[in-house]
Amino acid sequence: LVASLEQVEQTYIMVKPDGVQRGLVGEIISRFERKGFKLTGLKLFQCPKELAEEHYKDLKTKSFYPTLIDYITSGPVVCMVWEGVGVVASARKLIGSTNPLQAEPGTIRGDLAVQTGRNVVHGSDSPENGKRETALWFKEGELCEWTPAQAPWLM
Ligand code: 3AN
Repeated sequence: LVASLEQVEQTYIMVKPDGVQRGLVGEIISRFERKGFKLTGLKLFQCPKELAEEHYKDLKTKSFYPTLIDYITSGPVVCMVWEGVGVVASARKLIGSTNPLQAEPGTIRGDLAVQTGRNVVHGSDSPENGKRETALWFKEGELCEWTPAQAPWLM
């Protein structure tokens, strides 16, 4: 049952400003906790414009890019790193489709959001981006390596 180190992925999950404003931080964290993934980083953070631009650099040519940057920097976000086997794809499933109206009930966006431009949460879309975004949003000393006493197989 104990996962090998190569199997363990890292994903960057962020409660966006609308999620913080609406008081959904606990609800969102709890969905990842209950699933059984391991939290290794967590902070409330006001994102500077430069960091938002780096995070969303692949979307630079999109028409919604300026409003996306304004949205992400409009108030504090909650930055998290979650670890586990298959955590990247599983977190995307828990989050649901980008457009909340197409997200299945039971997913975070399906249950809690309406608009694509206010879809309450971000999750990395590949293990490579999980590592890239973790390094972008967290300094090394901010992450905690630990073994859950009740569920050592999460390692
Ligand atoms: P996801 O967040 O589901 O991975 P991406 O990476 O395609 O989706 O888009 C990143 C973010 O850009 C979305 N979470 C959303 O906030 C915003 N976004 C994507 N598509 C649109 C759109 N058509 N109109 C407005 N905002 C969008």
